[in-house]
Amino acid sequence: MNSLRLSLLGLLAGAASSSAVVLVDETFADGNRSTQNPPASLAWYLYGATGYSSSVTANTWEITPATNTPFGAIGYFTASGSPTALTVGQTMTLSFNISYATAVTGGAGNFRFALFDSGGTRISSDLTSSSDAAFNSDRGYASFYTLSTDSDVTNGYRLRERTNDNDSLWTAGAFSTLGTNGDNNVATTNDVLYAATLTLEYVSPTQMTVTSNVNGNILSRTDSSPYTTFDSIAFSSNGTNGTVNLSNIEVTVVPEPGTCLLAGLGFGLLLWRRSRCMLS
Ligand SMILES: [Ca+2]
Ligand SMILES: [Ca+2]
Ligand SMILES: [Ca+2]
Repeated sequence: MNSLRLSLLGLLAGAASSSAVVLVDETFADGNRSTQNPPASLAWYLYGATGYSSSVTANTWEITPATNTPFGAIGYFTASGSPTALTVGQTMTLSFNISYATAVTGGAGNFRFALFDSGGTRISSDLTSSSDAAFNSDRGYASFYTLSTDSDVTNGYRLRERTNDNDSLWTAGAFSTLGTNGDNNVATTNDVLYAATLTLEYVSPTQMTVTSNVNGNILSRTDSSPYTTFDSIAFSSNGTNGTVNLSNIEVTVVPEPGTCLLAGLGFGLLLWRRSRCMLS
């Protein structure tokens, strides 16, 4: 085995072992939601009517809404105006754990999570309103899930894209539903910790496969006109869910930018070497 092949194998092995880039790895280990230092810590902002409260304890962000009043939460994981751009072949995944305090019935879409691009306009403090001009042109993908003791809530599970301008980040009018209009949710129980993911797989310039998974309950839809840039994680919960606990919030991209190029380079060199062998 010659040195060229050895170095090639080394390159490919290196590519395989570092194939994911971690944009967010928020465990709240520093005990706050205010330090902006991604990936380990994001500054998280709350918005909604007055009266919500929150605290960070035991590596968990606990948010208590005002009675029966929705709240939203958002964190930005890049510099403003510099979103992460996916290239074809890359997959971005948001994952987190959630539990909620109140066993609710019904309430279609009462818990939502999203990957958005803020478009360079951001909030920089907690708000006492659900609307702000900074939210107006945010774009991206969201899972509308239903935390409920009911298992057959109409439109209990939908994947949507934020296609329209609106100062209210989560208002229904800002969203279009991806594909058919929703599935049934699966019943959930209060005070149980659930794992959730939102996966954006950029298959081709005309195919973004969007998949939501809440505790193994999977919904997948395809967008033929993809959004490909993202810089923020957003959550929304109805007040009827009571206190919500969020933890282990991660965003990863695979393969990491540059890995495709490296793997492609390695493959090209192998082909070149093979053609040389065949000629000689
Ligand atoms: Ca922190
Ligand atoms: Ca914005
Ligand atoms: Ca679209």
